[in-house]
Amino acid sequence: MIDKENFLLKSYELGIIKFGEFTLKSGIQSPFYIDLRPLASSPSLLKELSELLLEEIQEPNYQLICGVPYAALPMATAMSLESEIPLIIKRKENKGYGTKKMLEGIFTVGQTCLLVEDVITSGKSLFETIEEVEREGLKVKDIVVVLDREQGGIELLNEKGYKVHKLFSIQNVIDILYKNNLLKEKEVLKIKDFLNGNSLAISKKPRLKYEEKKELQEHPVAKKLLSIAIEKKSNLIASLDVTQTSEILDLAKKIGDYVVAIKLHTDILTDFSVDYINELKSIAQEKNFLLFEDRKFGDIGNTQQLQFEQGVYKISDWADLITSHVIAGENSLNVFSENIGVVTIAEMSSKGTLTDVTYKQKAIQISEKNSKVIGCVAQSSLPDSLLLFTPGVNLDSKGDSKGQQFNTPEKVFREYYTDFIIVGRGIYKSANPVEEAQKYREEGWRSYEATL
Ligand code: S5P
Repeated sequence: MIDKENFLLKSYELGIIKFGEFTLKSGIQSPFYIDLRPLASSPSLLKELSELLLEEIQEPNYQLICGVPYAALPMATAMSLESEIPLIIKRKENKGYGTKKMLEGIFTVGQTCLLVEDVITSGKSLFETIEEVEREGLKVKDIVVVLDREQGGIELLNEKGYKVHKLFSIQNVIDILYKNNLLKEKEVLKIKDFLNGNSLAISKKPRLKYEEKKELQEHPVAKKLLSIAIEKKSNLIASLDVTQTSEILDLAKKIGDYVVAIKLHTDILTDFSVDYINELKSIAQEKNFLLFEDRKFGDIGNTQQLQFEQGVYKISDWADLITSHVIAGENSLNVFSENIGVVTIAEMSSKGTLTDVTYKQKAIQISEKNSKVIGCVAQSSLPDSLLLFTPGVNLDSKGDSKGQQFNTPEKVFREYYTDFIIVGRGIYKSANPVEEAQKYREEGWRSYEATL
C-alpha cells in the first residue's frame, strides 16, 4: 500500500501547489494555485498516483478508463497500464476532418467507463466529458479525482447520481502541509478563510453590514447587541478591568453613551455587592449598553453551571453576555441559560497561545452548532453566522510585557472583518477615558465602514 501523505509530500516538491495570490480563470482571486501536470514529469510518482486512484474505487465496475483532457490524460494512461483496463481518449475539440469523433479508442455501446479528473472545482469540465461519453452510448458510474477544491463540484455530480471518489481535498492537503511545517499558520488561516467563502482582502468580498448580520442571528442578545451598534454607530466594547466597584460605576456613567457593552472581570473586584450590580444594571439600561462578564468558563459542565449560577457573583442573574472556553467539549456549554449570549474563546490574543488553527476550527465547529453561542473571541475571521469579538486593540501600544499583543482598530476590521473591538487599558488607563472612548468609537466605526 502506498502512503497517501508520503505521496503528497513528494508531489509537493514538484511544485504542484503554490501559495500566494492568483487570479483563476473565473476571475476569482485565490490564495493558492494547483497544477498537477508536473506529476507526469516523475514516472515513479505518476505510477504511485495511478495505484492510489485505482485503490480509491473499492468495487471496480468498469470496462474502460477515460481521462478529462488534458491534465488527467497521463493519469488515466498510467491507470490503464496498471490495471490492464483499456483506455479511451476524449478529444478536447474535434479534428474538423474525417470522422469528427470525440472519443478515440475501441469500445462498444453499453460499456461502463471510469472517468479520471485531476482537480475538481465546479465540475464543469467533468460534466462536458460525461456528456460526450454518454452520447457515444457508454455509461458513467464512477469518477475519480485527485484533488477536490471543495467548491461544490462533487455535490453537483452526486446529485446527478455519479459517484465521485477523491484522493485528497484541499483541506487534507493543507492539514498535511501544515503538519509537516510546509505552511505557516497565517497562510493556513488565509486559505481556510477563502474556503469558508469568507475571504477578506483576498477575494475583496464585502463584509456583511450589521443590519445583515442582525437578520442572520436568531439569538435575542445578538440581535440586541447589533441594534445598539446600529443605533449608536459604535462597535466598541470597553473592558473595565479595575478592582473597585466605584471606579466601574463612575466609568460606566461617563463612557456608557459610546459603547455597545461593558466587559467585566467581576472576580477581580475587591468590594462586589448586589447593590453595585443593581446600580450598574440601571446605568446599562439608561445608557443602552449590555453587560458582558468575561468569566472564560473552562471546566466540565457541572462545575461551570455552579460557577455560573452560584457563588458570590451569581452571574446568571445579571449578565447579558458571557465568555466561555470550549476546551471541555460541546456539552459543557449546555449549562448556560437561553437568555444569555455565549461568546466562545476560539483564539486568544496573547503571544504563544495554544489556540492554533486546528483548535480554532474545532472551536468554530462547536460554536456554530450551539444555539446559545452568538460568536467567538478571535484574532482572525469567522463564518458569517458568528459574531467576531476582537480584544488586543490599542491605538498607542503594540503589547505589554505579559504577552498581550495589540492591533489597531483599523487593522482588525480590515484584516479580520471583526464585528466588535474590545478595548481595556486603552480606555480605562488613559488620562481622559471619555475622550479615548469617543476616539475608539469613532475609529472603530470608521474602520467598519471602510470595509463595506
Ligand atoms: O484573547 C483574549 C481574550 C480576551 S477576552 N485576549 C484578551 O485580552 N481578552 C480580554 O480583553 C482580557 O482579559 C482583557 O480583559 C481585555 C483586553 O484588555 P487590554 O487592556 O489588553 O486592552
